[in-house]
Amino acid sequence: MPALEFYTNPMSRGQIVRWMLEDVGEPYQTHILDFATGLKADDYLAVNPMGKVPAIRHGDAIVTECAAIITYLADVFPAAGLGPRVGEKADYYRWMFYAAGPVEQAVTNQAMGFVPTPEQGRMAGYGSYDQVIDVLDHLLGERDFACGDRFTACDVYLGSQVMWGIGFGTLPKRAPFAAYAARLGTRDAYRRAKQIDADLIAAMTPGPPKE
Ligand SMILES: N[C@@H](CCC(=O)N[C@@H](CS)C(=O)NCC(=O)O)C(=O)O
Repeated sequence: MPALEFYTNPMSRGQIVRWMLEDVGEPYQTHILDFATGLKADDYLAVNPMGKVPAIRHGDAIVTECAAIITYLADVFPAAGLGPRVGEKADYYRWMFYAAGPVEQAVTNQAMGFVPTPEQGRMAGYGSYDQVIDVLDHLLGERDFACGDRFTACDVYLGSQVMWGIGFGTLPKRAPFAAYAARLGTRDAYRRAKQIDADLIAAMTPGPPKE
C-alpha cells in the first residue's frame, strides 16, 4: 500500500479528516501547514490549488475536500468497515452529499448573515436554513446513525457538521443533534483525533512570557 500523507492545520476542518484517519487505523504522516505562509506556497498549491486544508496524498493520488477524502478512505481501506454495505448505499451517499452541500452552505450563509429570500431559496440548493435543519432533525430523530443502526464514514462527516454546529452555536439546540453528537463522541478514534489536534494546538500556542 502506498504511503498516506495528511496535510492539515489542527485548527481547521482537518480535524474531520484526522478523525477518519484514526478510525481507518492505517499509518499516516502529517504535514502541518501554517495559515499565514504554508497554504499559499507553491509546493502546497501543487497539492491543493485552492490553498486550503485538509488534503491527502496516497501514492500518486491527491484528494481534497473533506467529504471526498472521507469517502475515498472508506473506499480504499475496506477492511476498516466504514464504507456502506449494499443496503446502506442510498443513505450513505444521500446524507454524505447532503452534509457537504446543503448543510455546509446553509450553516455558512446563516453564520455570515446571508438569509436568502423565498425566491432566492428556490435557486439556492439548500432552500433555506430552517428547511435544512428540520430535515436533519427529522433524520437524526428517527435513527442512531446516517445509515441506520451502524456507524459508517458518513457519520464522520455528517457528525462533524453537527458537532461543529453545536460547538460554534451555528446549529440550533435540538435533542436529536445533542444525542447524535454524544453517541459519536464516545468513539475511541474520535477521542484520539481530538487529543492529537489539541496537543498540536497547545504546542503551537505561545505560553505566558517568562519573567
Ligand atoms: N470545502 C473544503 C473547505 C476547506 C477550507 O475552507 N479549509 C479552511 C480551514 S477550515 C482553510 O484552509 N482556510 C484557509 C484559507 O482559505 O486560506 C473542505 O471541505 O475541505
